[in-house]
Amino acid sequence: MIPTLSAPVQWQQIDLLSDLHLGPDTPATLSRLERHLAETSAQAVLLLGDIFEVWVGDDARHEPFEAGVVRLLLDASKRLALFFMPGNRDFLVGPELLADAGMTPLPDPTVLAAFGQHWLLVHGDAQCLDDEAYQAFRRQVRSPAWQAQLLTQPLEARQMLGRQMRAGSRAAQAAQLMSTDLDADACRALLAEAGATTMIHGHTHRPAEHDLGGGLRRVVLSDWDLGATPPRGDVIRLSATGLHRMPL
Ligand SMILES: [Mn+2]
Repeated sequence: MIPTLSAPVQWQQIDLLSDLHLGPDTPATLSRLERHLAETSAQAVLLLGDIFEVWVGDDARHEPFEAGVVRLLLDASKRLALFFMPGNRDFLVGPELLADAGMTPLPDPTVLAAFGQHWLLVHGDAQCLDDEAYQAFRRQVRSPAWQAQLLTQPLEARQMLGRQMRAGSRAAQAAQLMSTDLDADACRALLAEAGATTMIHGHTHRPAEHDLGGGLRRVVLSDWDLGATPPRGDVIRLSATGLHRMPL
């Protein structure tokens, strides 16, 4: 049974975004998020994973960079309904960060019931079935026992692990992402289970709309990098008029 988020009637516009990969070295992306949250006409913003480049545990939320992001999100949460789905970089986000930042957890997958239809929301990594090594890694790191064990390590040790992850060049990480994609059969099965015709996800950093046949479609969000040339990023807005992709 896929959890359902039923949009209250006062939500006339819902923003979906993902893969901001926020970190101290991408201040332009953080500024753009702050501006979007301040200026959006939506009543709800759903963050679909990899909002942080890396999250090493909620005890990191008091570190200078992380605390700045928390303040920004908490401020936005006073005007907006903010929801957070974990990605493969920030799966360690826990209840303390969510509470401090005014965010409501969003399970992966979630069915969003809004504007008279069902929308299937996922981060996207769980459907990349051709990458067997990654799926084995994912099963490991998503297990509560593995996470509890990791969190017994001192924050400094986990931060070092995070820096090692970041040290892999962006080009190498992009190449790794390019080599995989969501499995079409898995997407169709999940859509059937959700009673939805449209799924929306991030993770692959390849914004597109894919026809899955039988009236089904898969809509992919862009990642954000406002410091890149040209800058990247988008928001998908849902409303009574349907799905609209808005470049930043
Ligand atoms: Mn991802």
